[in-house]
Amino acid sequence: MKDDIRWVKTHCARMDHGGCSLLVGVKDNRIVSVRGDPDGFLNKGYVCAKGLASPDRLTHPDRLRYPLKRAGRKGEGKWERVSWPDAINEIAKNLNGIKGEYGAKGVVFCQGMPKGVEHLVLIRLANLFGSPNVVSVQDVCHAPREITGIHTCGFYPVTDFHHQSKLVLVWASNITATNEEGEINSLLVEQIEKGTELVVIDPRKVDLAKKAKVWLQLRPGTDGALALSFLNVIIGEKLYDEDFVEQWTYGFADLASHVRDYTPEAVAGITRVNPDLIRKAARFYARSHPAALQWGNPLEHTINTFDTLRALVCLMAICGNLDVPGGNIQASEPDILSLGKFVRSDSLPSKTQEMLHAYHHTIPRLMTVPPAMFKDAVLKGHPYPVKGAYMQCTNPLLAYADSRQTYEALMKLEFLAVSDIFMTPTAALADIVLPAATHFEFNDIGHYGLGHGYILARPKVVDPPDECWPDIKILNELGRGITKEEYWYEDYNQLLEDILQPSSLNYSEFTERKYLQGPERFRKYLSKGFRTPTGKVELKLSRAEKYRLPPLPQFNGLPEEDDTEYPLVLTSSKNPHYLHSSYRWIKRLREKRPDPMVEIHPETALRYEIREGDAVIIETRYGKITQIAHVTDIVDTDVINASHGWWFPEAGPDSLYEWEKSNFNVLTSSKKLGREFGTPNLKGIACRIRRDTY
Ligand SMILES: Nc1nc2c(c(=O)[nH]1)N[C@H]1C(S)=C(S)[C@@H](COP(=O)(O)OP(=O)(O)OC[C@H]3O[C@@H](n4cnc5c(=O)[nH]c(N)nc54)[C@H](O)[C@@H]3O)O[C@H]1N2
Ligand SMILES: Nc1nc2c(c(=O)[nH]1)N[C@H]1C(S)=C(S)[C@@H](COP(=O)(O)OP(=O)(O)OC[C@H]3O[C@@H](n4cnc5c(=O)[nH]c(N)nc54)[C@H](O)[C@@H]3O)O[C@H]1N2
Ligand code: SF4
Ligand SMILES: [Mo]
Repeated sequence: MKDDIRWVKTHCARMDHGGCSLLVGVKDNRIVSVRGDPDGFLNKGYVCAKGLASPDRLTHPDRLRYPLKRAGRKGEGKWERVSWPDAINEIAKNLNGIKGEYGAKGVVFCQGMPKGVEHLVLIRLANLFGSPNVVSVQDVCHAPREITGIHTCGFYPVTDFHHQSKLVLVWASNITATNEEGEINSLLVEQIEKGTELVVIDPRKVDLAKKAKVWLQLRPGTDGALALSFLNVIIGEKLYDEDFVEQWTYGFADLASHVRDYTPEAVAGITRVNPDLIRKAARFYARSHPAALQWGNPLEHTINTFDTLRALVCLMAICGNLDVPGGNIQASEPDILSLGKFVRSDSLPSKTQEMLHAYHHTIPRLMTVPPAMFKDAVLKGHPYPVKGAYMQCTNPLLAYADSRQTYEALMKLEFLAVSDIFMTPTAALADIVLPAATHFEFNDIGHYGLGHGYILARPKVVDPPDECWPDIKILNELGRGITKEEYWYEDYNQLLEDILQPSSLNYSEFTERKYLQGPERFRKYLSKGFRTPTGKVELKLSRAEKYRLPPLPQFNGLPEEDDTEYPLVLTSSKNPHYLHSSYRWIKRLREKRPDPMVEIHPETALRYEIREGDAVIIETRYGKITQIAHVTDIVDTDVINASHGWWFPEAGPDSLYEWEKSNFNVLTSSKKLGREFGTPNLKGIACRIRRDTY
C-alpha cells in the first residue's frame, strides 16, 4: 500500500559532487522511490539518472558486507572474513609498527574525490597520528583552481549561479552532464531560459556548445594560449574595467606588455581556433556585465595548469567580474566550526615542512600529496620511505595517472587497508578490506570545507546492511587504536555536532533547515582589500620570486610535442552515467552505457577503417588500451575523446577485473609534472588508433 511509504528529505551524494535535494520514499528499511525535491536549494526539482539509480548501490548482491583479511598472495582474490575489532586491531598493529620503524610519515592516508565529512575526519586522523601525508586527487581536481585563485586574488572564485549573469563563459566544463562541485546545472539552464548568453570553449560540441552564441573548438591542452589571447584582445582594445584595474589590481602594465605577443593570430596555430572567433568571444565576455566564468576540470589536466588558471583569474579580474553577483565570487561560509579546528591542525605544526611534496617545491598552500609524489616515495624511497597506506573512497588503480606505476606502488606497500562499498581493482590488492556504509545509510554533512558558502543536510534514510560501517565511524574507531582515545567519541555522530556547534543548531535542527548558507555579501574588497600581499588582485605575483613562481601567466608550449608517429590528440571527459570508476556494477546505469566509448570523427574513422562499434586500440608512448568506437562529429578530425575510469566488475578477480584493458590512465604518464601542483598531463596527449582485429 502506498500509505506505508515514509518520505524523507535528504540531499543526493556520491554520484557526483552531490547537491540535489531528494524526496526518498522508504518502506521496511528499503528505498522504494526517489524524486527531485521541488524546494531544493540547488536543484528545484531536478534529478538525474544517476540520482534515480543511487538506491541500487545499497542493495547490490555483491556489495561488501563484512571486513575481509587477505588469505592468499596479494591480489590473488582469497579472503577470510574477520570481525570489526580484529580488522581495526590488524590495521592499528601494522600502522603503529610502520610508525615505530619509519616514523608516522611512513604511513599515508588516501582520499578520492571528497564525498562528505569523511575526508576531513581522515585529515584529522592523519594529523593526530602524526603523518603529514594525506594523498588525494587534488593534483587534477580543484586544488589548482582554488590555490591559484588564492595566490592571485586571495580567494577561490566560484561561479555564482544564484544571480543572473548576462553571459556565462563555459570554459572546459560539461556542466549539464557533470554538475561541478557546488553547482547543479538546472540553475544555469534556468538562467539560459531567462536570456543569459553563452560562450563555450570545448573541443567537443557538447550540449551547451549547441546553445552558445560562440563556440570555440580548441585543440585539447591549449587553453593557456587561448586565455592569453583573450587578455591580449581585451587589453589591446581597452575593453577592461578601467576603474577596477586602476584601484584594485597590481602589475597591470606588466601584464599588458606581456600579453602583447599573444594575438589571436599568434595563437591560432596552437589552439586551432579562428582568430576572428577568438576576438568575438573575448569582446563578448568583456562587454557583458556581469559575466561568470564556469571553469571546468580539464583546465587542471596539463602540466601548464597553474599558468592557464592564472590567466583566467586575471581575465575575471580585469573585466570587473570578481566578487560581484552573477560573476565569480568569494562565498562567505555559515557560522560553523573552522576547518583548521576540526582537523586539529594544531597537533602537527611541522606538517608544511614534512609533507612529501614539500621536498618537490610545490606551491605554498597545497596541503595534500600529489599521487605521483606518493608513488615515488613508495617505489624509490624519495624523499623518505612510505610503507603503509589507509585508503577510503578512492580507486587509485583507475584514478591516478600512470596506472602501471600505481600497480607497482600498491604491490610494494608493506601494508594497505582499503575502505570501499564494492571490491575494486585497488581493494583487491589490499591486506584488509573494510565494508563502508554509504550515502542514505548514516547522517552526513555535504560541502563542508568546499568553499561554496553553504552546507547541506544529508540525514540517514535507511540502516546499513550487515556489518557495513560509515567511514566516519571506522575512522573514529581506528583513531582510538592509533592515536589517543581522548580525541575521539563514544558516538561518531558527535563529530557532526562539533561542526554545527557555532551555529547553535544540533544535527536534527539542521536537518529541519535542510541547508545553512553564509551571508550574501559582495565586493568585500571595498572594505577589506584583497587578501594578497599587496591587498590587490595580483596580475603579477608580488611574491613570485620567493615562491619560485612565474610572476606573469605564460604559455609554456603544448603539453606534449607533436609526433608523427602519434598523429592524433587524445582527450577525455567524464561519463554522464558514472562517477569516475564507480558504479559500472549498477545494472540500471550499465544498461545506459555498457562499454567504454571512444569518440572518433567520421573522416578519421574512414581513414583508419573503423566503424561504429568496432573495438579500437588506442596507443600513446606510455601504453595501449581498447575501447569501442563511437563515430561522431562531436570531435574534430585530429582529436579523439576516450572514456576514463573503466574496469569490468564482471570479469572477476583472476584478471583483477580487467583493470588494464580499457583504463585511460594506462595511456598517461607521471614522469612530467607541473611543479606547482604535481599535475600530470591527462589531456593533449599524442596518440594513434587502429582497429582491433582480434
Ligand atoms: N557524471 C559525472 N559527473 C561528475 C563526475 C563524473 O565522473 N561523472 N566527476 C565529478 C568530478 S570529481 C569533477 S572534477 C567534475 C568535472 O566536471 P567537468 O569540469 O565538466 O569535467 P569533464 O567532464 O572532465 O570535462 C568538461 C568538458 O571539457 C572538455 N574538454 C576536454 N579536454 C579539454 C581541453 O583540453 N580544453 C577545454 N577547454 N575543454 C576540454 C570535454 O569535452 C568536456 O565537455 O565532474 C563531477 N561530476
Ligand atoms: N585520466 C583521468 N584521470 C582522472 C580524471 C580524468 O578526468 N581523467 N579525473 C580526476 C578527478 S577530477 C578525480 S576527482 C579523481 C577521482 O578519483 P576517485 O575518487 O578515486 O574516483 P573513483 O574511481 O570514483 O573512486 C571512488 C571509490 O569510492 C567508492 N565509494 C563510493 N562511496 C563510498 C563510501 O561511502 N565510502 C567508501 N569508503 N567508498 C566509497 C567507490 O566504490 C569507488 O571505488 O580521478 C582523477 N583522475
Ligand atoms: S545531478 Fe548530481 S546531485 Fe543531482 S541527482 Fe544527479 S547525481 Fe545526484
Ligand atoms: Mo574531480
